[in-house]
Amino acid sequence: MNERLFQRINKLKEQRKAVILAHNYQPGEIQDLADFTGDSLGLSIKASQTDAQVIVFCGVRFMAETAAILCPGKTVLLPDKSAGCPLADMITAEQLRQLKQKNPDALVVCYVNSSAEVKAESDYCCTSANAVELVNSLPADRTIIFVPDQHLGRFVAERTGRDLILWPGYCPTHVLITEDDIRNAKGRHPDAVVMAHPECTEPVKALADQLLSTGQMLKFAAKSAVKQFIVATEIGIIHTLKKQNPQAEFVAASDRAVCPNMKKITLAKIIGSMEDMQYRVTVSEEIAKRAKKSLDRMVEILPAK
Ligand code: CIZ
Repeated sequence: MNERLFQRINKLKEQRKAVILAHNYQPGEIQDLADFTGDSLGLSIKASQTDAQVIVFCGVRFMAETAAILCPGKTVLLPDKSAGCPLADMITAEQLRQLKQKNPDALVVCYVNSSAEVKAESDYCCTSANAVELVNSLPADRTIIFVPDQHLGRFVAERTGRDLILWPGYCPTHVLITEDDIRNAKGRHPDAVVMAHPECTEPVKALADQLLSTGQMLKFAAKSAVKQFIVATEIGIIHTLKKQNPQAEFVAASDRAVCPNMKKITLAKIIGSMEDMQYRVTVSEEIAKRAKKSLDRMVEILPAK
């Protein structure tokens, strides 16, 4: 069954001169068929470098918007138009403007999980992989507003020693992972290394051995001699962790850590998307121009190895 769908996808890719990008949180079969998988930073770089005319973005809306901003001449398709990001929706451009008015001298750093309008209001964009480096590169005497994820923000504040003005946003999927989940998983796998995403809550992060973005988890697992890992992030990453490290065992900290939006993308929707050339994600020229400045700075700052 899937074989037929894969063949159809390959044919459409050729016809449309399309490339398929899949985020690390996508369902396993979609990561397997994608031309590139990765985190927002890696996929943004791929999107900006590809010769393809069409980018099929298997992820959520803000990621497709990012691709549209970085590749103005290309068509960017999101196979399910309702695949959004509740964290990104937790701050609007108007709310950010009000926060800036209250702190007129502050620099604004926005997490990539934000709308194009919020990126346009920001000075810098970052991912979980390069947020620490980015904040470290900012002048020590400047106040910094960090939006919208409070948990990533606290992690950055701790690692950089900077006092950040935080927005109270959070990822509804990452906050489902509890301290008890980590303790129980550790009880069952006492020798395992706990890798947690910085979007997790502070008590969960306090129990982790490593705080890593998804891209960093993949790199860490690949070079580690450890044989068991407890993974505290969206469970989609476990597919690729297992595939790249067949000798090691990867256990989800919580089976509840499933992003319903990431899982909206299916093989059938990818086919429909290329057949009907929908759903096109576009960003107005004015917003794109301003958002691109903050995104260009993100792409320039690579995460520490
Ligand atoms: O930056 C990304 O792609 C996200 C949302 C998470 C991660 O750590 O890769």
